[in-house]
Parts: sequence; C-alpha cells; structure tokens
Amino acid sequence: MNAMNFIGGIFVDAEHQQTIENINPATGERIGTLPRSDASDVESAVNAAKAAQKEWSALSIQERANWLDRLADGLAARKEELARRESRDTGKPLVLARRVDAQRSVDNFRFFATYAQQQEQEVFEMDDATNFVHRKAIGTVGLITPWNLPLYLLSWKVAPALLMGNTVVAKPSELTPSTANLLCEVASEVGLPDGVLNVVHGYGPEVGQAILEHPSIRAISFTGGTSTGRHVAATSAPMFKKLSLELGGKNATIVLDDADLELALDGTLRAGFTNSGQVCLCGSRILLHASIADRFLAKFVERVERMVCGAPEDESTQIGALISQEHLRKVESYIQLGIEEGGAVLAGGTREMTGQVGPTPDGAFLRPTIIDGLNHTSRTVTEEIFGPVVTIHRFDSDDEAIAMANSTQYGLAGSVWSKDAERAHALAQKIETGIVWINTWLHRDLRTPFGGVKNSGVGREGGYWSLNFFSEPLNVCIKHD
Ligand code: TXE
Repeated sequence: MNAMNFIGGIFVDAEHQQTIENINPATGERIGTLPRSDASDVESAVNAAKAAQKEWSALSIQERANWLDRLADGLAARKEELARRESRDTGKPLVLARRVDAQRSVDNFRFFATYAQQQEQEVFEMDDATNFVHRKAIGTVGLITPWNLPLYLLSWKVAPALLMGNTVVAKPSELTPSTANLLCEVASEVGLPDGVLNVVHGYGPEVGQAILEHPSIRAISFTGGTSTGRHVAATSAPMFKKLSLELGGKNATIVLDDADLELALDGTLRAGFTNSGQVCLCGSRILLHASIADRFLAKFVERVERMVCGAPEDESTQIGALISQEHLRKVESYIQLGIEEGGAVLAGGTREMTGQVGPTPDGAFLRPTIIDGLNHTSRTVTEEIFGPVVTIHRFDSDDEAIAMANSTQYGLAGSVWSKDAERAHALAQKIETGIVWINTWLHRDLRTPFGGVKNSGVGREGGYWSLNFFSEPLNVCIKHD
C-alpha cells in the first residue's frame, strides 16, 4: 500500500510528487511508497491545523475525549490489519505486533479518553482570594516519532495532544509509514474534524526540520535517537518551543544473589531481546551477582540459543528481522567492536534463521547475541546498539551494581531482580534513570511518568505529565470582595 500525507482531512501526495520506497526488512521486497514531502507540505499542514484550532479547542474536554474513544473504536475494529501492517513495515514478529503495538495503540486513546474524566479543576484558596488554574491548549503541536514502535509511540502523543485541545502536525519515521496512514484512515472514517490531525511523511532533515523550524508550531514532542534529539533541541529551544525529548537508552538488568532465578531468566530474556532489542527500554547490560552468575549464565545461554529467529508472520517466531539492512550492519559492527574490545561471544552473532522458513538472503535477520568479558566502561557497553545484543557483567555488592548501572551517559530504565523487595527498592532509588521495574519488565501503568535523564531525554509523558506538557496553565486569581 502507498502511504499518503493526510492534510486538512484529505489524503494527498507530496506537492512535488516525489516518493520514497517502503521496504519490508524481513524479505527485502518493496511494499509501497510514501510521500517525500518537504517544507511546502509542512506549511500546508500547519495552515490546516491552524484553521481547525479555534473550533477544536472550544470543544469541552469531554467532547474531545469522545473523539479519542471513536478513534480507539476505529483502531480496535482494524487491530489485526494494524498488526500486520506494523509487522510488515518493521520486520517484527506478528505475534508481538498484535500483543504490543496494536493493543497499546488502542489503549493509548482509551486511556487518555478515560483519564480526562478524572481530572478536576485545580483551585487554590487564599484568605481573601481564590485561584483557578485553567489548562489551555498550546495551539498546533509537532510530533516526531521513530520506527521501532511506530503507532504505539505516535498514538502515545496524538491522544493527549488532541485531548488538551491542540491540533497536530505529525511526522512518522520514513521507515514505517503504514500504521500512521491507518490512523488517518480511521480518523477519516470516524469523521474527525478536518485539520485536527495532519500527518506529513518524509525524511527527518526535510520534513522533521521544517516542523522544528515552523513558528506556528509551539511545542515539539520527539522520540528518537539521542544525537537527533540534540539537534531537535538546538533548533527548537531558541524559538522557546515547549520540548519533550524521549531519547536513547542503555539500560541495566540487575540480578541480585537472592533473585528467583527462573523469574529473572524469563525477565532478562524479554528485556534483552523483545523487538530484537529495538526498544529504548531494553535491558542490554546484564549485571549478575558473582555468586549466581555462572548458574544463571549457563541457563541464559541455553535459552537464547533456543530462540526461534524466523519469518515475522510465523506464529512461532520470537526474533524477527531488524528494521533495515543498514541497521543490521550497524548492530553487527558493534558485535565486531565487542570482540575487538576483548569480549567473547557466547551465543548468536550470526545471521542464520531457524523456524519454518529457510534463510532469506534479503532479510535483515540477526540471531540474539550474548557478549561476556567486557569492561563495563568499554564503548560496546556504554553506547546504544539498539539491537539483539546484550553484555554480561559480574558484581559482588549492591554498591558495585549501582556504580556499574550508572556508568553510562544514558538514564532511561532498568530492572532489579530480588526476593527482597525492600532491598531492591532501596537499590532502585540509587540508579540514575527514569523507570525501574522490580521483578518485572515493561509493566506499564499509563498514569505513571515515562522518560529519562542524562542523554535519555528531557521531560516525562504519561498520565498528567502528558496533560501538563500538552497544555499551558493559566492561573486566574479572583479577589474576594
Ligand atoms: O531515531 P531517529 P530512529 C530511540 C532509540 C534509538 C532511536 C531509533 O533509542 O536511538 O530512537 O529510532 C526524525 N530533524 N528511541 O532511528 O533517527 C526521523 O525521521 C527532525 C527512544 O527512528 O532519531 C524520525 O521520524 N527530525 C525512545 C525521528 O526523527 C529528524 C523509544 C526519529 O529518528 C531529523 C524509541 C532531523 N534532523 C526509540 N533526523 C524512548 N526513549 O522512548 C531524523 N528525524
């Protein structure tokens, strides 16, 4: 299918008629095109958004919540198609696309629609006056999203942005246009007012840059790599745009000596290799207490070697293709670096597939890989790889584990595995990060703050952190007579 821009409620090509090829990374086949838009298309989208702004922000929050529910209903009715499109665009297993991407895209709209009803007006009483805090729409906001969880992350921003009365100009990754297009199809089907949601496809430096620079776009919510995030901030900050940056990660999975080893094994596998490690929350550094390290590692290697790496549409596939041949080469270069830095590859590091299909020469497949023996300050262990590669490290004390966990420039997430929740909770609070799971991973309550520190970003989204980001508080103080 060919994706199109969605501007002012209609599907259009890029003004200059240029297109980009959309490739299925699991087969190397061309599955369609997307518009190669530029600043002129962004200008059209901003004009449509501005034209819709007054009427949309004049609706009550409940009326806008009803629109979110209609979008959720429309996506839910097409969930299987959503999952299939997402799997074909990204190479991820269809089973994963159903369970995570499609489900969460629906949940995001449902959650914010319901959450709106729980919001009360903030009032601050004084002896002689009353303060009323009004959350006003910002206006037109820019959303720029990555390729690893395409509609999961786009809907995570679109839902609260619309709920708070803003209109949207969004740019999905040029590698994954299909489910953004599906969202626009649903918006059109349910009759979302024209210009409320606008999607402009294309390259970052051409379309993303135009969104960052446009003076009528007053807030930017960006999810992507740290280096791109640095550029986003450099462009937007001098224009005093509100900025939310969800960037890279290099998260630690910490297994303490008193952990339930089977539970920790399952959790470490999920954290390490879900979506082929292409989730910023993945646990790519595995820190093991020395007393359990050998026992844990023997079982871990055996489990990793048994993982089925195959065609995404095969229900038994656990590891699908990476997003592209280019990304495959980048991840492989880090495995090579790991070996050069003194690491030993205990499993994986090769491209062969297992499962129901033979090797697909054009598929960007890489087996889940374990590297042991690296210093925790090496480049392989401190730079984001964003692939199915984990490194193994041993520690003797909680303090040593904390120092290791904090030894990268990132600070997004992590997990701690221990039967002693109090000990794990105390340890978790000393890790420089935004989220720590204890005896679980990627267990999400959408009311909680999501985001990181250091090179993992600025700001939080989720629950009222999203409502606050996508609105401007106005305080009205009324003096009592
Ligand atoms: O990011 P990129 P990718 C991170 C993850 C990894 C990266 C992978 O850690 O580092 O995202 O996604 C657009 N001006 N997270 O490779 O390249 C680009 O077109 C404006 C963290 O897609 O940064 C795409 O739409 N825009 C996250 C978007 O930016 C530009 C969870 C992201 O692209 C641009 C998921 C430019 N100059 C992934 N260049 C988290 N923390 O939650 C590119 N883009």
